[in-house]
Amino acid sequence: MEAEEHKFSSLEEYSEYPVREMKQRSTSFYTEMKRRRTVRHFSDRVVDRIIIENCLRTAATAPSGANMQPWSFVVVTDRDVKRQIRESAEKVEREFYSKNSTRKWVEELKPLGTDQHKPFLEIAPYLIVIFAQRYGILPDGSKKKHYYVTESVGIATGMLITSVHHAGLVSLTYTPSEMGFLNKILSRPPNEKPFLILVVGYPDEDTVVPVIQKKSLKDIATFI
Ligand code: IYR
Repeated sequence: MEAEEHKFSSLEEYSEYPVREMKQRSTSFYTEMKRRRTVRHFSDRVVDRIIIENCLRTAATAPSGANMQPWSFVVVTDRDVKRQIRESAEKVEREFYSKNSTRKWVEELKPLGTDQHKPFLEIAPYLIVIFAQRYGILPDGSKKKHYYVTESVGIATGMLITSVHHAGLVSLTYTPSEMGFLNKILSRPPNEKPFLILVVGYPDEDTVVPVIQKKSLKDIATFI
């Protein structure tokens, strides 16, 4: 068998900084990121689509298993589609908040102040519905294996959340416990599994957020 040619280039885009500058950059990025809060009350103010496009471009730079990039982003602004998503999500949530099997879970959510009502699904200007491609589809219709799908889509989602914050908008990672309705409403194929809905926009003027604590470095990291 003849050896296939695989191309490599030099790492042209990498730039090294002096250590002092790295310390400064890492500190200021931390300062920037720790201001991020998940918001549940959105304004209906319009957001220029180019900002969302740029954030999605950033998300798409994420590393992924075998570079399969196993994600699809469906950006919803259409009023009627948003209404359908809200209706289906609230149906799932009514069940979630009332059934016995999730009683303990619901109890643990009390500090966040959530309930079965999801008005933000109609109010926020953008719902970015993120799908994980469990496998790919080749031009001949056959299946292509995807690797580390959840990890890859999780990383891309983290980068999307980071870029939305960096742009000056807020987001909510929203996951109704059953999301199959999103395939139907958004006409997505069966190889795509809904991952989460990222609600994006400006915060409502009188938004409140729960007072929470993030774990400290010593509680999350071990240096050996
Ligand atoms: N999907 C529900 C419940 C919920 C679950 C988790 I985990 C949260 O961090 C927050 C909420 C809801 O959105 O109300």
